[in-house]
Amino acid sequence: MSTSELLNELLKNYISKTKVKGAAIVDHDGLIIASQVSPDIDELSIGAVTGVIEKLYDRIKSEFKLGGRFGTTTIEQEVGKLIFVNAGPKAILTTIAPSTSDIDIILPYSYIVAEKIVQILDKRKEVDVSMPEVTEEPMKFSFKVVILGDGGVGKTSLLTRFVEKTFEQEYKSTIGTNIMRIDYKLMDKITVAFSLWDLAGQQLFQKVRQMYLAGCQAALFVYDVTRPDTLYNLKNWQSELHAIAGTGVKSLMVGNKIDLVEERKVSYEEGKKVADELGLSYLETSAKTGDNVNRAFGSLAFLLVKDKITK
Ligand SMILES: Nc1nc2c(ncn2[C@@H]2O[C@H](COP(=O)(O)OP(=O)(O)OP(=O)(O)O)[C@@H](O)[C@H]2O)c(=O)[nH]1
Ligand SMILES: [Mg+2]
Repeated sequence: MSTSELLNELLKNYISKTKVKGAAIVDHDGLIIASQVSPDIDELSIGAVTGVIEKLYDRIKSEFKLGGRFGTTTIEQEVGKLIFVNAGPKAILTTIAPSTSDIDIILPYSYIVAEKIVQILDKRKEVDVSMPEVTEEPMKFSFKVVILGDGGVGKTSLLTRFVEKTFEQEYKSTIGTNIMRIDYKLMDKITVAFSLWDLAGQQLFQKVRQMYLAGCQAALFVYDVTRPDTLYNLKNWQSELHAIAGTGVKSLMVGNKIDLVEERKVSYEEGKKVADELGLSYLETSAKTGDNVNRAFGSLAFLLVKDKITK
């Protein structure tokens, strides 16, 4: 099959698996390399997909100029929810999902497709364009995850929001180690059992902390968007993690407290730049409103099981 046939076949499989309306692969000039629409949805034509993407040309181009990393972005539009996922240096995967759909269920598949797009465009041999079958037997994985970042950035608050769905305004600094467990459902039948280790951010507890970093499979790096020093300190947190747990730990970086719009001192671009330097994916959250909190842990879950469910 030619590159274009492979890409179109991949999109068809993606659409039928996720029941989205349509999907397109766009290059850095905003040009469509491949696009497909769901045969079940007659309101959407390839022309309409092109129209939607044309409106976003400028944005796509400027994102590529910023280093070719679109990251993951979602936009609500009349046609539905648009999901953009970066697919390597050459392409962006655009998905048009029904307005009612749950993006967190679609995203893991989008990441699988994005990875396959990179492989196809790189002309690597024998790329399998089918979607992984994960529905046949339930799978359960368990992982130790550590939450790292300076004191007061919102580590405990993010965990409490994710696990207990609550938020507390009053600051009670974590003194020792707080461990929370939760079973998180990823895609249809995958359960990720998280054991989340919330460690004290204060320097005072450094010795204790080191003991707990050993043996973790993933890390969530958190900083506070109202305090730039907490962003620049993440480098030290990463070095500490690498020294104790090795460099193979799957990691994600989070800028927290985005609800504090007035007090905000670190822009999205600045946060993203540091994340790029540290080689981490980047998301912004609010433990207070719950914005992106599930998505952050969902992305981490996906990073952890990706190798096990994709070929
Ligand atoms: N407005 C706002 N406040 C937040 C948010 N997340 C946390 N906070 C507040 O920030 C303070 C610190 O939050 P914690 O979750 O205790 O911070 P921590 O990182 O666990 O701090 P240590 O345990 O000392 O390392 C608390 O007063 C929280 O209510 C957020 O997203 N928005
Ligand atoms: Mg805490």
